[in-house]
Amino acid sequence: MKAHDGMYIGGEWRPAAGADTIAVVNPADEQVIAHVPAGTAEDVDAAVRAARAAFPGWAVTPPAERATRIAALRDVLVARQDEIAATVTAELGAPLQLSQTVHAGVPILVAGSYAELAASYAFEEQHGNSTVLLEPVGVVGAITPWNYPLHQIVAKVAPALAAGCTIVLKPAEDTPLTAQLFAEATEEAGLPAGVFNLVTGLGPVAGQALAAHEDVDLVSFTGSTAVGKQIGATAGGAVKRVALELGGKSANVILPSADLAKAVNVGVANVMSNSGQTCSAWTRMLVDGERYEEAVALAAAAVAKYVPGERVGPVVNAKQQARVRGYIEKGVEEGARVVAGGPKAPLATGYYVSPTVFADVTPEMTIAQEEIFGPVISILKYEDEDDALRIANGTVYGLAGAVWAADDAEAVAFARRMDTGQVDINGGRFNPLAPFGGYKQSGVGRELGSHGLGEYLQTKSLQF
Ligand code: TXE
Repeated sequence: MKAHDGMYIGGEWRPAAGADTIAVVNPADEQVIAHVPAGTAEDVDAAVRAARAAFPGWAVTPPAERATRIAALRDVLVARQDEIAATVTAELGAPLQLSQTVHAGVPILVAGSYAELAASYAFEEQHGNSTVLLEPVGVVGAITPWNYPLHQIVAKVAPALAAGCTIVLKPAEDTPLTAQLFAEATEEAGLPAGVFNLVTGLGPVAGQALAAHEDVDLVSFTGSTAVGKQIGATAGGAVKRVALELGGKSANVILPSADLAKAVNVGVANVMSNSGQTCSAWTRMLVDGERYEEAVALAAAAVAKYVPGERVGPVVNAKQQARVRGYIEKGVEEGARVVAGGPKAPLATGYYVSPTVFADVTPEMTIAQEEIFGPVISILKYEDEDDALRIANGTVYGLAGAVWAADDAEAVAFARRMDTGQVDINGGRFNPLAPFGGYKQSGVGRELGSHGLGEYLQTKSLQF
């Protein structure tokens, strides 16, 4: 696959400071498809300088003009949608249809929403005798994961651009080709040189250098809780703004009045999508005692339709495959009942994991507490609503969730008591304007919509 051998800095592809490269592997067949440069602190520094130099001009560019550039960026993504999908499929292994609809489709929606928000957002407020100016924070260091290669980038870059910030992106080492394609798109969309910069590289090297850079004003990170805590500590120590979007262990709460078959089928689809590599996935299904066995049978039947290599892709790399397998083995060890799948890899080649359903899972089990990030569902039994709530809220995470009931009002009443940042009511539908982010250890700050834009602004008040 085509790859750039340099970094995109100051509006041009420049040679990397060092000679090291990273091999990009297709997880579906384990073949090396490209190499990209492994950035160093020197590359990061050059990119931050370019972003700093571009900041004053972009910050005072009228919001309507920033909106025009974001709309142009959206249009380039639309024009190159097939290429984006093919790239995501090549480096993430996702089935092509998922890449078209979700991996390429969702960022187009998000970019479109920020083109509109940039034009309509109130960057000035009046509070009594004070005028409050909402000004861009400055240079943003964005560190993104591989699970939604383009969405994770656009969810940071689009609001940062709308706010008037300039950006240095360090994408995940597993999926740098989508990031390179995005850099080309920013150029095609006519963004001024230096407004968006890309440094590919390893997390502990390039990522760490970006998070620690003294001229970065805000670090926006999406990834593991372990690295997020480290970045939060570094940024906090430097009195730097930070946004963290971390893991999840979301509950799919099926209340006794709900349509059980629908709730189970949608719940299974939610976890199987993207091979379970979704931070907001509803990995814990909560069902009342009376309908528990029925739900288990429905889930097992639903999962059988997710054939590895067809409807469900591999996980991203060998390390993740081993990690997910380790969790499945742990589930068996701790006494959960496997009703579908299991630890054995379903295919000889590619980093595939068998879609797995566990029954008889109790809240304290490892598989009910830790983020697995694979196609694995745990079904837990609850006694009554208070018990369901205790279980739903009983992890360190609080990113998303779902509630199903006969009517929306009953589901909403339950959702109000959940310690989580986003809840789908009777299924829900993706809304690019809805803020997304975590309670508890799922993170700090919000992405998407006007709340996401607000993360990239700081306030100045003028008293009259
Ligand atoms: O994440 P990392 P990994 C969770 C999920 C998964 C686990 C491990 O549970 O199984 O994390 O995945 C960069 N300083 N999520 O190891 O390492 C790295 O280069 C600065 C949830 O892939 O956190 C990449 O760009 N940056 C999640 C990004 O951090 C560093 C999505 C994420 O990689 C760094 C992905 C460092 N010291 C994984 N070390 C979600 N919330 O959606 C790494 N990075």
